[in-house]
Amino acid sequence: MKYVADSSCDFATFPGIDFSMVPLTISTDEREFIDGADLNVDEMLSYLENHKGRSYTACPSTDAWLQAFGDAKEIFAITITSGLSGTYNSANIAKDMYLSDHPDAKIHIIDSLSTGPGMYLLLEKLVEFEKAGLSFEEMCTRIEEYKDGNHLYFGLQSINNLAKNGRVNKILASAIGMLGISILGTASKEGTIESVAKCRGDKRLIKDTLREMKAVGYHGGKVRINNVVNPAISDALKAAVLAEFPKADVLCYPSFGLTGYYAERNGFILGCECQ
Ligand code: X90
Repeated sequence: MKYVADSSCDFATFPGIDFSMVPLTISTDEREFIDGADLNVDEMLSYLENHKGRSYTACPSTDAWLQAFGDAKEIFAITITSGLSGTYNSANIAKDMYLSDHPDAKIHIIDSLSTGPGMYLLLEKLVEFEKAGLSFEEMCTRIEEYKDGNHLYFGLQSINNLAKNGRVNKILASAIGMLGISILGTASKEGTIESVAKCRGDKRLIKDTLREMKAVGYHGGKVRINNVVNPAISDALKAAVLAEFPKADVLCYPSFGLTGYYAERNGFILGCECQ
């Protein structure tokens, strides 16, 4: 089995499986950053914070997907939400091209309707399904069910890059930007950004995140948390989860460039199982 995900998943390798990551890019008119494990996110953010001109991102090309598919017989690919990116679409174009050259191959492209840690949970579950001996078709059905039971939350100190690139509405964007105010958001059922609360200070943000998780049914399942060059925020979230659910499996790790660019410095994205 071949597994592929775009770089918004925040990892480039995955233990024990044949995995490839397909990068998105972050650009200004002068520089291009190719997302991945080798990208220095802190340096990129500093450059962008001092950059006067526009910045933007681009989804992977169909060619990049095709390269990642290699010549595998069975492929699962996971993409960032189609509600915010053309990545899912480019993966599907690649799928059709691949199938016309490899008519016996099986490919399932999963629209995560999420990103980062939400994609991490999906890959872990697929690997679990494969180890349990599920067929390709069973994996396709079961992963969609699993996806429905997960939730994504994010805490952002700035949504400038989201607003500049038209991924949140301008009214929401102007509502924050005040010092010390973070926005707590969640992924809607359609895979778009939904604002939950405005929070003053990290303590409040962490408390509200946990409250929201519990309100949608979180009761001790797996949690995956990235952070944008701010390990303290994901560590504090982990501690808060463990204080109420001591047996929970919680992992914290740094973001790559795409999620770092949009979640911005000090931000976090948290994915959790709620079933
Ligand atoms: O195709 C492209 O150029 C990539 C566009 C990505 C746009 C948004 C990425 C947002 C990542 C922000 C919080 C998480 C929101 C997830 C909601 C489903 C980080």
